[in-house]
Amino acid sequence: MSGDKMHINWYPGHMKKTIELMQKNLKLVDVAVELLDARIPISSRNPQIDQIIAEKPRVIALNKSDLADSAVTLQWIRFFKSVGINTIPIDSLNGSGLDSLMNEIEIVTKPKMDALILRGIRKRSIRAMIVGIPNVGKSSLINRLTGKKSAKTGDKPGVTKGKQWVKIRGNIELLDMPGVLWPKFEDEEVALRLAYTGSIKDEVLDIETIALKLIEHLCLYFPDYIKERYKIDSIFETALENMEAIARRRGCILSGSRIDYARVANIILDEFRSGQIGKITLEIPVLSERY
Ligand SMILES: Nc1nc2c(ncn2[C@@H]2O[C@H](COP(=O)(O)OP(=O)(O)OP(=O)(O)O)[C@@H](O)[C@H]2O)c(=O)[nH]1
Ligand SMILES: [Mg+2]
Repeated sequence: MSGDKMHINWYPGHMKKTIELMQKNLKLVDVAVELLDARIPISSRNPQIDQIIAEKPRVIALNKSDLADSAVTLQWIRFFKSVGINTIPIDSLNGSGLDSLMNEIEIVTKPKMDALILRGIRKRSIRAMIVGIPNVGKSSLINRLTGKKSAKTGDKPGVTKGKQWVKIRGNIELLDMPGVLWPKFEDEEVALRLAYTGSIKDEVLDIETIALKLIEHLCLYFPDYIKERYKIDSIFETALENMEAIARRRGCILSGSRIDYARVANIILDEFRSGQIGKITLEIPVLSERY
């Protein structure tokens, strides 16, 4: 296993096409719903998307809030409010927050819809474009809102391939989009967090190194969660020692008492992604120039 600097990159052709598709469809929509991962609200923000939708009314939905630390999610909501963006925490699997999200969509589009009526244009549905990085839960949100499997979902990034309009309750239509990343991660930490949470295809990653970095981070900032989950008495000094301790606990041992790094790496990532290590938010708000 190596601890060398990684160069993570995943920007296949369909993502570039999706960006173009977004630009083309932008004039058809009244509002952009930017889906962020509540565990990484900074790293899950795609700067290209941010630029494209800059001129549109926008609502941020912090999805997967069931997997995040709820106290930190509240800080994020206050933070985004302070920079003028209304933000709703949601859980697209069990549906919490979705009524508030729909209300917010109606509120931010009201001036435009009222203006259309004043100009004598017959009342039409509000059109919302759902945008975000791969695997953040865009299609799951749409399915939960329509109450059926209108859009294909999956626990890996890159499931949605083309755009899709779906009509939901009353007067709102949603446009599902494939997830997009951007061509180059300027910050390795951003790439790592996207990898931890499952937005970068595992096939392009060195899973063992990613899991090792995650363990390093969690042992530093959330040692009690690791001790509790893996029944480890105390945290060792190096990430590798901690990973090996977890491997022994979980029986990830090959013949000759060798550690099965690949297996323990997958266990750690799976358990983090599904919230079994804890409700962990990896980023807290700080005033940054990007907002
Ligand atoms: N715990 C939790 N899991 C969620 C939530 N929303 C979506 N998921 C899961 O996240 C995974 C990805 O969901 P999708 O809806 O396919 O994500 P997407 O953004 O459409 O992904 P692409 O089409 O690949 O860009 C699936 O395994 C969903 O079950 C949520 O709010 N909470
Ligand atoms: Mg999708």
